[in-house]
Amino acid sequence: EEQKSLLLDSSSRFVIPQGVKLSYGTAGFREDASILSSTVYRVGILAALRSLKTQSVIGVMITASHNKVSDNGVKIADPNGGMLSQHWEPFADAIANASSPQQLLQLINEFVEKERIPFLGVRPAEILLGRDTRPSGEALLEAARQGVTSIVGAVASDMGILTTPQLHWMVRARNKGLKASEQDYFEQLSNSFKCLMDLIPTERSKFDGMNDKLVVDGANGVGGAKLQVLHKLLNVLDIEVRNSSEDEGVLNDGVGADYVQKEKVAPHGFGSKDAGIRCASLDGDADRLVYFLVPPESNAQVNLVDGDKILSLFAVFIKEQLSFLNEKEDLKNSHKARLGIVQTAYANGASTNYLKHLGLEVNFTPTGVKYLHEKAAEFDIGIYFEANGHGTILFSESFIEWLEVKSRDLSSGSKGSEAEKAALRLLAVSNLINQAVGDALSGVLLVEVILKHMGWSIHRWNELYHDLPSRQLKVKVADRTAVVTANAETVVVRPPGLQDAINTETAKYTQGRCFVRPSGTEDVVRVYAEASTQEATDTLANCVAKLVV
Ligand code: 16G
Ligand code: ZN
Repeated sequence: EEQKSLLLDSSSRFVIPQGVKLSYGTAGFREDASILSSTVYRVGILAALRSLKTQSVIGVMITASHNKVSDNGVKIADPNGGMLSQHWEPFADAIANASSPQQLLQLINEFVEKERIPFLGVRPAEILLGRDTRPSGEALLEAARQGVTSIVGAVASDMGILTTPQLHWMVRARNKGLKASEQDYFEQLSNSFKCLMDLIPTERSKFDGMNDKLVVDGANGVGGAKLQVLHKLLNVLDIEVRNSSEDEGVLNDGVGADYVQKEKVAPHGFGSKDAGIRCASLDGDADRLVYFLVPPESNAQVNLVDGDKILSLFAVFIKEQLSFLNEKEDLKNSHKARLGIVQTAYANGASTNYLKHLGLEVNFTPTGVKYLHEKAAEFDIGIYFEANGHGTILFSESFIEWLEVKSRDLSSGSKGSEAEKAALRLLAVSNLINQAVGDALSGVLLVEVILKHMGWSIHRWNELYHDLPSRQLKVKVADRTAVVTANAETVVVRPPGLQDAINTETAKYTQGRCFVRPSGTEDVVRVYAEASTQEATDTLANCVAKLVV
């Protein structure tokens, strides 16, 4: 009864806007911020129920990532720091669209019954709330708080302005009983970074004559300021951060990783004066990272070093460490680690070829972090990246334990051996790179230390392989759900005949590859094409776009 009146009372303060149908997509709920408060309030309720069900801490992040500043959104972090279990997404859709407090209450009652969510005699719900720098964030965070506290006993902690990966990291750390404050996050990253620096082979510790400075575009979002904090703790890297707050420009407007990757142009504040310098760009909530080189001629395209190339750099480094470990096969407790790579159909074909050529196992999943993450978690070490710069490296618990034992064994024997260093490096990587979700801050640090380890400039790194020309188009259609795909979005199964037509078109081009898929975040169908020349690629993409309408 108390619960019922609490819910009816609070929900009557959050009236649902007329005529909007919301759906918990790959990025949670995302809309114009002005219509989101009832949605965020309801997600607060869902988070509290999820916390009761799992008897764990749950996170709620208020962000619209790389989207424009007037948008906002809300996403749940599950107990392990990952995305909300897909099994709960239909409930999220249902309550977000409930038309009245009574209907909301009924949906909640039914769901609590069906999921057997415990209320009595259990640990009360506990939720961590975070938001990015959007001006609408403060009010929406308050809406989330009211949603959480409309469940009897539930506690909401406001963690303040954070990057999305920081909030996911905190949720994961809390549930593992580890230190979980923002300061702990910064310390873990900087300590493991320093550890990797100390393990750089002395003969390689010099860069090959290139400018050692890194310039980072912070998208005028939350990532720039957080990177400055890390930078102060590290005091070994030469990092300049531009576009680090609203004072310098509008969030995601002509800046940020999404802009640089899609448009292949330099963000605001970067120009020919930066030619040849190593540059990187974060997105608005700092869960994506791309590197780039500015061309000497103004208005030329940037040389993009995208998520595929970051993945390739990580793969080369990890593979090297595993080969050091496997050299001493006589050691007891020997273990051949399974290294798996996960990409989507957007991965440049040249990257996939390169990775296969290294002898690595490459897997494909549909677009969206939850799919890549799930696949990567099947391996001892799973590296996943989307071309857009979202990705991380996952280490299985059993492999971490094995590494800990191994590094102890090795240190008692041949002190300072390559195998011991390799084990220590892998352990440091597992602490540096965010295990919950892709994280641009930990990504920057890992890229920087691997480049130093290899003695590589960004140019050398960029030469690992040459991207095939590619083109992305969006097509406005009456109903994007009419397009249904299979095989990690590489094949269209509906409407009938479309895939045959795409095949016929693609077959006309050397190294031609093309796929179409409905967007999960916009009301469009996307077309991706690759071929041996840019001209051919553009023609292929345009022809296929005409088949879609
Ligand atoms: C979301 C996804 C991102 C994906 C993008 C594709 C998460 C956290 N984010 O931003 O991984 O690349 O959607 O958008 O899963 P699209 O479906 O509109 O092409
Ligand atoms: Zn993002």
